[in-house]
Amino acid sequence: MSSIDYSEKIPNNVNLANDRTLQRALEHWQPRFLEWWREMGPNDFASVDVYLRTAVGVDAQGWAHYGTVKMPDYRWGIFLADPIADRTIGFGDSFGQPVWQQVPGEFRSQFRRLIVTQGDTEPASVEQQHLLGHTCPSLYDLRNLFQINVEEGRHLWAMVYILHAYFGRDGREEAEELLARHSGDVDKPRILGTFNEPIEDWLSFFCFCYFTDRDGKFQLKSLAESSFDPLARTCRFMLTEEAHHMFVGETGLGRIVRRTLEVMTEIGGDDPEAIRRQGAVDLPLLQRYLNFWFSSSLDLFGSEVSSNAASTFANGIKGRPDETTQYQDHVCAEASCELQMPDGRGGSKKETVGMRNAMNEVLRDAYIRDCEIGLKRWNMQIKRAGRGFELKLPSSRFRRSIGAWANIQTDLEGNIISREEFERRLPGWIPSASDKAFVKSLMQRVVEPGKMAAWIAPPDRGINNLPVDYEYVRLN
Ligand code: BYC
Repeated sequence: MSSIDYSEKIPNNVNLANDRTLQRALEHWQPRFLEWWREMGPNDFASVDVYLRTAVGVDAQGWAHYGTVKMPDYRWGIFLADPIADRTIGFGDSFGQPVWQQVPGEFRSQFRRLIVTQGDTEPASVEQQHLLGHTCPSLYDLRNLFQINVEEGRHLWAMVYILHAYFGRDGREEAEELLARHSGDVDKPRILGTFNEPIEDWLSFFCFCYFTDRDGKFQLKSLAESSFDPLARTCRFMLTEEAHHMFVGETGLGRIVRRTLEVMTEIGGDDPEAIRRQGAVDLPLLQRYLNFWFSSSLDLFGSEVSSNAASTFANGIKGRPDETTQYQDHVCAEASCELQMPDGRGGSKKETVGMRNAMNEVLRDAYIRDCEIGLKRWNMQIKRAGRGFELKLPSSRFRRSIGAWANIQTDLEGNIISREEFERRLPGWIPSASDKAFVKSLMQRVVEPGKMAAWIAPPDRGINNLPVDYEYVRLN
């Protein structure tokens, strides 16, 4: 295992000291990153001590280091998973050949586009969450938010390293642009839709971690299969950080369900208004938040039929998650699949599509199955409490803005309906203005160690075997 050198100005395990030009270029970008962090990150908390996890090595044990850090002093750096000896290309037209240590010239722009898109999401999420610290439901949650924020900053470093090290001047320019676009900015927004949606409350934050970070998992797993080995290695290490973000989403939503069920028992019923009067989140309200974030995150997989996806697969640029273990045919030159597509006359029809063109849909299907796992768990909690409510994922056709189903109005089950009916019923399907106002009213900060806001149950355990009432963030 390679360890990380923290004596360097930029901690790294890529021997940065041996490449003076690259080191200088990255040292030039570093103050810009810190300036962006100060302006767009959780900067109102710059002086507080946070109990954070920092990677000291790139294998599983490398995560053992926990300590109290002020966020601006967090050691962002460049960490690649160790190389796999004699690794060969796992999919596409060059299947079986040795992986590449440099970007082949003919694939440069395709690689750059994907790396920039990936890199763009990381600072975007920090920007989206920039003010959440002020309304934390507990110190435990506040610490998790900050852990996620610093790690998203680290993921930005991961992509910036690849851009600087392998894309020359273009790469350096793209790295600057990653700090110039901003979430929700009218003139220079972030590239992908979901990353321009505001996250102004913790219910949205937990939904984002559950649904949108899970897109991150699937996209990173696909890029971890890439024939361009440095990209594959950096994504492999990023995945170890990503797991915690999804954990925060899943347990956060699970704790909200638990608290709501407790309140239902206390009041002896499930009347949403009565639940809200107790300061908790009624389950239909939670369902509307799930509908919003799930449908938005589905768009992140791109179009059902995509020549971009076909070509990145054929060229060995972006594979499928767990390509080696999950699939038999790694070339997919002849394979096809059937997709249910809109027929342009208000109905849908089956279309046979070349498998390579359907890669976005293959990923989206696997993602949907993964999303179901948390819902099953929460529904089990609800059932055990003797309640009849069931949380559901809406159809993948619902409220889409990208792909074949974009701007086709459907209900939650995916039945095509008229625009008038859709507009009339939409406020009952996604959070309405009054839902948002109510959720906002719940967002009162709780910072006494061990105490939780009234709308969320405590976690089962604390961080790194510490008790839940540990002072994870020292605010003074
Ligand atoms: N919004 O052929 P198409 C994460 C664009 S999350 C706006 O349909 P393609 C994280 C697309 O860019 C993971 N635009 O799709 C999570 C293209 O534009 P250009 C992020 C969209 O190219 C939480 C055009 O539509 N990583 O890490 O096959 C916190 C036609 O594209 C959207 C990646 O996404 C959208 N939703 O696939 C922090 C991996 N969807 O280029 C971090 C890198 C599509 O023609 N990206 N478009 O101007 C990719 O693999 C692909 O670009 C996509 C799209 C899967 C996004």
